[in-house]
Amino acid sequence: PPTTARDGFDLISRTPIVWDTAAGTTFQDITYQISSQDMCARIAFNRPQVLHAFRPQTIREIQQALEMAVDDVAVGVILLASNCDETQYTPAFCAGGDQTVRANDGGYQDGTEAFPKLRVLDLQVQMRRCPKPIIAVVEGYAIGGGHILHMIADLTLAADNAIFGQTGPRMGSIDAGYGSTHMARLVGQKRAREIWFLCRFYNAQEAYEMGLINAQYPKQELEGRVAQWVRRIIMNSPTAIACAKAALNADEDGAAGIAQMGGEITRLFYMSKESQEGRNSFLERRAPQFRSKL
Ligand code: S0N
Repeated sequence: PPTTARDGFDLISRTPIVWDTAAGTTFQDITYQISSQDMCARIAFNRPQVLHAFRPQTIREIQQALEMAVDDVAVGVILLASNCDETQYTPAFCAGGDQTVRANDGGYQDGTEAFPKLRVLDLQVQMRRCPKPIIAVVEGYAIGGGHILHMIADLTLAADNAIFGQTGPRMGSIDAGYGSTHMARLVGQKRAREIWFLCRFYNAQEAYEMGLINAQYPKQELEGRVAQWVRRIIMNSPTAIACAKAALNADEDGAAGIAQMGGEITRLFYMSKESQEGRNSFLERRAPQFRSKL
């Protein structure tokens, strides 16, 4: 991370983010918080008894919360985190798909789906298309589908107790999408094959060294460090960040990635006098005078 005084990063306050007290939408498997002061939303797994393993309902709730955060103009950065109470439970970010609701007929089914699905794949795409930066905040285990969600997040900040890994080949499963291709882009082909073939677990330092995460901090420092990263991002241009994210995703996401970046261009073009002349001339039933608006 940038740490020199020259870029001002060290001068940014590490006071923990203060979350608004106003009651938000109630969810069962997650919590959703907003900080008006720091223009930040926090979506947190809230199933500590199963190390935050996700069932379809969990994913659906994250999808709803993510949509709320994207639609909220007062939100500039989104945290994907977990509620950890170490006095009661093993710390975890997310232990992947909840194996107790893994069905025999092609996905996960907890009684809330019309048929078994791999809904988490839709969430991955939604995270990629989200124009706001998503930071995964990892304490403890980030395993299986949980490990993939942190990789899909734009940035990952981890506590020094974090443990990363895939278990698919041990559990009879595989994420043949981003979980494989994006991992290889992050850590390289050899390392990605090692992670999938061996199913070993890696500590925070190892994850940092192989490019899986952006930074690791002592657990007690993590909250303040996350606040520091959020505050630095919020100082920067949201449109530039949205365009940078779309550009960084574009080649890996193929036509969908180009469409996302193209959407940003169209959105900006709509703000120009030239573009508005097209709409105005139609509404005023006259020929457009584009060149007079350049
Ligand atoms: C993380 C591990 C190593 C921690 O071990 P530890 O500290 O010994 O704790 P445990 O006692 O094992 O766990 C505490 C309680 O939590 C329950 N639990 C943990 N993980 C899960 C889980 N994934 N599902 C359900 N329950 C879980 C434990 O059972 C225990 O409960 P109690 O106290 O009642 O016994 C260790 O827990 C571990 O190895 N966990 C399993 C990790 C794992 O393999 N995750 C699933 C991997 N697969 C996916 O994530 C697939 C994701 C997916 O949806 C997908 C996406 C795209 C394409 C394909 C798929 C696909 O379906 O494969």
